[in-house]
Amino acid sequence: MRGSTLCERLADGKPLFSSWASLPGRFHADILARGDCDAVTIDMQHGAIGFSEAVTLIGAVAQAGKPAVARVPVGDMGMIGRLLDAGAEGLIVPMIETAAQAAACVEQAKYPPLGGRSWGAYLAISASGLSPAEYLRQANSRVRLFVMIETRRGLEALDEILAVPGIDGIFVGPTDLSISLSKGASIDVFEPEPFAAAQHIAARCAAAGLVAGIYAGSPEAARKMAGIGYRFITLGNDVTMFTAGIADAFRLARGV
Ligand code: 3PY
Ligand code: MG
Repeated sequence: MRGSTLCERLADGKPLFSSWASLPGRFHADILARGDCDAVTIDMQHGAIGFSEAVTLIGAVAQAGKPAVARVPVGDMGMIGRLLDAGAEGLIVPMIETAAQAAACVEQAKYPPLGGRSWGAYLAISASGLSPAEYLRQANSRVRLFVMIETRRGLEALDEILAVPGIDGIFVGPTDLSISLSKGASIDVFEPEPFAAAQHIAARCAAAGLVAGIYAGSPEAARKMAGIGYRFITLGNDVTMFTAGIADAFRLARGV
């Protein structure tokens, strides 16, 4: 089943809410994708998902008619093209702090003239239903590349990063950003300094015509982030959702 692409969903203007997979398994990905989400983000930076598992998850998500977005491990630039080749429609690159690092991401994610992506998108081509030539023509506009701002250094370079051709959006890592801004004292993005930074990033993305994305740790945080202009928002991850669901179930059963 082929649903709307990530680009089509983003063009709609409404905030997209994404599930977040930290755990491997086709069955698991199918459950996430068939929930009421707009996309499923597959996390290879943290959690337990390796490359061949990510390929399985991307296939399961696509089969359920949802776009798959993938986050690569820190510094693993070769993984960007491999995940796009496997059919990820969005790519998130963590811990970006300079325009040069952002340009290096574009080099891997976009075909010329924007970058130097290498050819081999066999799974992505068959999933798209396009001919190889047509896939090449459309690929740069079908793939959304987000770089993560999650340090003070990255925040200071925000405008230069936004100006790199081929970057489609910023994805905020609120926990790492809070840790960086507080010099290791806090993981709370709703403290005044990190929250002001999150507002600033959303406003600068809007001014640049790019998408502001963020990992929100809860449905309540997701609503707040939508309220300050975020348009690609992941809810808490699968592990935290399972944990909360299990805790609630047993608490209710025991009447405590
Ligand atoms: C962060 O909050 O730092 C993230 O990277 C979310 O996974
Ligand atoms: Mg982070």
